[in-house]
This record gives sequence, structure tokens and C-alpha cells, in this order.
Amino acid sequence: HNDPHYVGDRTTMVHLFEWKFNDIAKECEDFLGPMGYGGVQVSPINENLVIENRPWYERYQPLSYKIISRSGNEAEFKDMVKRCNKVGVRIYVDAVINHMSGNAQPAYGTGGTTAKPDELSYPGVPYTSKDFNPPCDIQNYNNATEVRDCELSGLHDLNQTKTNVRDKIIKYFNKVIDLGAAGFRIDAAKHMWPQDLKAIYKKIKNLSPKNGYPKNAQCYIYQEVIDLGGEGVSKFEYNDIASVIEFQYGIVLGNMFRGKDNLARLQNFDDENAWRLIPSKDALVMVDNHDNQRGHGAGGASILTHKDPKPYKMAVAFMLAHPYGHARVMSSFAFSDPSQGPPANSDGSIISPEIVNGECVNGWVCEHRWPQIQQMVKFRNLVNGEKLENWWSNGKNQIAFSRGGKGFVAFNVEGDLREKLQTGLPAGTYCDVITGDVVDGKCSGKSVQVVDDGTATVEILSSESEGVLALHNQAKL
Ligand code: LM2
Repeated sequence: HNDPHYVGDRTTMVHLFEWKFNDIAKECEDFLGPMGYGGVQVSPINENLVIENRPWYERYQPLSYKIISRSGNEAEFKDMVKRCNKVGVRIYVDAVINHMSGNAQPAYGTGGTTAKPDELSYPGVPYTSKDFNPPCDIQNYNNATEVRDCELSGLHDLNQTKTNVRDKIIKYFNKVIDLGAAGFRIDAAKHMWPQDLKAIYKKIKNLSPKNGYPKNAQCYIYQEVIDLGGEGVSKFEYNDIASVIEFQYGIVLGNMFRGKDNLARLQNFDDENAWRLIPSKDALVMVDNHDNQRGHGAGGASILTHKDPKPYKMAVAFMLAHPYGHARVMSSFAFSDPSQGPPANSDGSIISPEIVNGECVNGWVCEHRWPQIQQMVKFRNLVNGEKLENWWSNGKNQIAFSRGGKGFVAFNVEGDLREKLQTGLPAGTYCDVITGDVVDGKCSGKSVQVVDDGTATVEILSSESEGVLALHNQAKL
């Protein structure tokens, strides 16, 4: 379960957090497909508890596995998957299967289903009290049993050893596969037993060639296991059964590009043992996600987000230039209050992103459309499979490396960078795709001369608005 089944040379997915299915379908056709994005993670698609003022986190409180939420209904989901697949973009579903809702009275779902959470009664599935672990609160993260069998934030904890629970989850997953999706993010995987998850994964159908997948292809599964070391549950209990989201990664990059660590240390960032990282092929990586960008989950003040654009773009560029892991780009809505939901009308319906000159303007941040990020997604596709070579650092906070002879990047976190560096590239004039692009045969940003021996004088001053420079063989003049 560690192949995302991207089409062609694509390498990167984007989380379109809280986007509606119809808008995602259009984004696939207008932008993601043409720009070379490989996939979209959608917010939980199943029916959830409606909470007053509609915080984003209501979607992490399931009431049933019917496909109906503020993002859309089953028909809209199906149409989106079809349209995205058609332009080479896969869909991955955020799957909330550890728990149902917390207590609420009355409890109404986005599809009109009701439940009695305090009685552990969810007729929309149906689940009864027999399907849950006896309520207790997770307090001690050193106790693996407590982490798996007690309630996370008061959310009623399903017992995945029960046949009924397994069957209901498997049925839901297989329906999503039948509708053409390519895989799942497993929410709160750390709070479930690996052997139960393994038993569930075993019964998920293969992806269908009818939906454009290779024969006998297993769906992609990436599990949310927040493990920064020192707890009762380890991420290494999970990467044999499917992929794992590597939470240490964004913390390291956040510290690095905030100037709180030494960038030169990233020289061995592909040494998984040295950094205690999940093996690259099993890892999904990100700079930030929907939780830690607003202080939920783990990572705290280390995490970089769209609110710090210069270092954020550098961290995302590093992620996309560096070969480790499968990359996911975050795409947010703007917020001041961490509970705040997406832009919505007074009836609670989500407002579609409005795009003017390629930028989202009405409360959606759309980091995935920022020119520097979009260019680095293309870079990652172009250098896919090329070795990291020509590492350089000044021993402090300036680094550079190439990906074989196809691409070159340099980063400057401190001081002025002015250096003759080996780019690994064939001689010629290259256009820096961070500050511009080739337009009508001319470079609209910085130009860099690579001479016969592959070296070039690279300059990134601290006063510049971009702290990274990127060259590749498709932006050669
Ligand atoms: C996740 N990963 O393991 C998600 O990435 C994360 O966003 C989810 O928490 C969490 N697991 C459960 O699926 C979010 C949010 C919580 C929120 C829950 C449920 O971070 O704050 O909890 O969703 O909506 C909220 C309240 C909490 C309350 C709980 C139950 O914030 O105070 O606890 O609902 O009513 C009594």
C-alpha cells in the first residue's frame, strides 16, 4: 500500500482542505492536471456531526459512512473522481475510522442522520454500544493500550477487533474504491492496533483497471501516526502494513528555515537512521497540515505555514527538491481563530474559491497555486529518479545541491549568498523558476550562466523576497 499510483511522471499530491467536490473537479481540469500535480487529498467525505458555527473539526466526528458532507454528496464525489482521473489526477480520501463523534445532544449529521452518542448508538451505520471500547480518556501516551483503546478527545472509540466494525469500515472503503479513488489517509492510526488495521487493509479490493489503474494495484494508504519519539506507540509498528505520515519531517524543516537550526546538517537528510525517519518509500511528507498549521496535533511553534511566506516557500521548495518521501502540499483557507471553518454563507454552505489572475482571493489561500510552489512541483516531476549530487554548504545556513544533471537548487537562510557552485547542469543560460520563468524565450526572473565545467555564480541576497533559487533543464534559454 505504498504506491500512490500517480499517472506518468507525477510525484506530488495537494490537500485541498475543506474544498467542495465540484470545485476540486474544476481545479483538476483547469490547473492541477495541466500543472502536473499527481493527486488530491480531500477532507473526510462521510457524514459528520453538525456543530454550531461549523468549525472545520466537525468533519472528524463521523455519524455515518454515507458520502455526504459540506464538500458534497455521493454523485458529486463520483463526478469529481472521474473528472480528476481523466486529467491524470488521483483522489485520496481522509478516512476517520478510529472513532465516531463526541457527545452532543441533539446529534444531527450533514445528511440528516441522527444519533445518540451518549448511548453509543449510531443507527446511520449502524453501530451500537457493542461496537465500542468502554469509554475512558487517553491520558498516558506511554501506555499503548490506553492510546488505542481509550477515547481521543472524548470521541467514542470503535473497537476494530469486532467483526461488525471491520465489516462496516471495509464496506465503506470498497465503495470509495468502486467510485474510483486511489487511496486513503488513515486518521488517528496511532490510536488503532496495527494488527486490526492490517486485517482491514487485507480485505480492501484492488483498484480497478476500469478506472485507469494498473492490474492488481493495491490502493495507496498513508497512516497518521504522530511519533516524535518517547511514547508508547511507534511509527515503526505501522510502516510494514502501509505508508506512514512522517511528522518529524515538517518539524525539522520548520526549525531549519526559521533559522533555529543549522541548514548544513541537512546534508545527510536521506540517512533515515541518523534522523530516525521512516524509510523513504514508506513516508508521506509535508511542511504543515490542517492540524499543526493551527496549533492542533504536534509540532507547535516549529511548524511553518503560509503565514510566514518567505521561509514557508523555502521549506516547501526543499521538500519538493529533495528526494526523500512522497510529498504533499498543503492548501489552506485563511483563518485567525484556530476553530474557524472555511469561507461559508450564513446557511453554512461553503463558498467556492474565486480565482483572479491565477490567485485565490476570497478567503482561500491556495498555496498550491503560488508560482514558486507550482514551479517546484514541476521541478520534482522533472528530476524524479535523479540522484542528489553536488551538495554544498557554507557550514551554516546556506546550502545547494543538484538532482543528477537535470536540476539545481540553492537556499539562503542567513547573510548574503554569492558563490561559485557546481550545478551539475550542462553549460547554458538558465532561468531561475522561483523568481520568474521563461516567457517568449526570455527569462522574467534571475538568469544564471552555467559554464562548461558545470559551475555558475549563484547569488541570493538576504534582502531578496525569495530565499531559494531553482534551475532545471526545461527552463534553459
Ligand atoms: C486527527 N488525527 O489523529 C485529525 O487530524 C484531527 O484533526 C482530529 O482532531 C483528530 N484526529 C480526531 O479525528 C480534530 C481537532 C479536535 C476535535 C476533533 C473532533 O483537532 O480539536 O475535537 O477533530 O472534532 C473537538 C474539540 C474537543 C472535544 C471533541 C469532542 O476540539 O475539545 O473534546 O471535539 O467533542 C471534548
